[in-house]
Amino acid sequence: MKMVIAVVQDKDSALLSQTLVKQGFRATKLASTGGFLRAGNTTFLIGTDNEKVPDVIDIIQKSCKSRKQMVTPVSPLGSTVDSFMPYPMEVQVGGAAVFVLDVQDFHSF
Ligand code: 2BA
Repeated sequence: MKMVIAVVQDKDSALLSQTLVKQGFRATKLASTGGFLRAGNTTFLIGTDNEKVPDVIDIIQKSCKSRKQMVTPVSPLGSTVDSFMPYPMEVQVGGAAVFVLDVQDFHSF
């Protein structure tokens, strides 16, 4: 068994969870926050059989879009107004950051 962990943008989470359920996959959604943008995103935990992992990744890929976002970097700790000029910059976010982990045991009581 594998655990697929997918960090996706909030805008894509409804379509992704609907598609997963429709195709018979079980998933848990967690509200999360990106370390870089410090904006809300959604983390999916999807436990599934090894041979179904490619199907899950395909669903994630088709449900999650890549978007450009403008960010103004937060002042680093300890810097002064004189030494830090925050210029807005554009970053590409998503479609999704996906991790596939081995599951040693699974129990559902
Ligand atoms: P954030 O950490 O808020 O990152 C949002 C986007 O900002 C990233 O998109 C990337 O394009 C950019 N970015 C992140 N760190 C950067 C840096 N040090 N310098 C320049 N640009 C940077 P994605 O790569 O699509 O990531 C989207 C979200 O997925 C991330 O939100 C984070 O919550 C999660 N994520 C991505 N890679 C991860 C990893 N290796 N471990 C844990 N979470 C990860």
